[in-house]
Amino acid sequence: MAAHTVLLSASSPAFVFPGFSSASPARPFHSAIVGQPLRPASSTARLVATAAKAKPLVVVAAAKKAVAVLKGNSSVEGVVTLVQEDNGPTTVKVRVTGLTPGLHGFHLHEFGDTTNGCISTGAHFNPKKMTHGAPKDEIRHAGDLGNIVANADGVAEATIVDNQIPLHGPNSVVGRAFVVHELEDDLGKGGHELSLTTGNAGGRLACGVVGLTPVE
Ligand SMILES: [Cu+2]
Ligand SMILES: [Zn+2]
Repeated sequence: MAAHTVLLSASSPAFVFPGFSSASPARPFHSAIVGQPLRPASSTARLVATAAKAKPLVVVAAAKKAVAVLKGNSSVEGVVTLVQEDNGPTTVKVRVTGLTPGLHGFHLHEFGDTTNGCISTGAHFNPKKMTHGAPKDEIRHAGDLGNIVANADGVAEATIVDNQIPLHGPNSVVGRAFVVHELEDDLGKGGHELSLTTGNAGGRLACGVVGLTPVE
């Protein structure tokens, strides 16, 4: 029965053309021979040119890397590296030294301006006009990266993966600044009058402006 059906479709013109791509594997040479040799060479050349033109667009959207060197008026200092592949999340690696052991608020602030120390970096980066929260909250500032934890030696190391701090596009964080705070960020849940704006994280110990670095 099956063989009979195939023979019928191959001999019927109505089935040869639409069937070429998928439905009639039994006789593919019929339409293949008719179609391909008639294509003029210029069509192939145009295809190649289109492919070559499209390529730089792919390169523009590729990986980006950035770094921020944190400094302040104390012995607290650190380095933050950021990597983003295409439009994926940004991976942030943090190492800060000179801290008191325990939790310290860690944010991305709006401005890359340190003319008046870390104070002039402004408020938390907040393009969506939300209130302060935890990194996993729906309602948060884009710059809310929670806390980093310093060990007994005063060293805090963390890897943060986040979707709201891209390295390109309208909400790019390049040119803005990381700030590490004196106190724990209460993630908006502390009930303090500053909880919903700063997480009541206290003074700014060190900060650094995000700048692009080479992508190997
Ligand atoms: Cu902050
Ligand atoms: Zn915030």
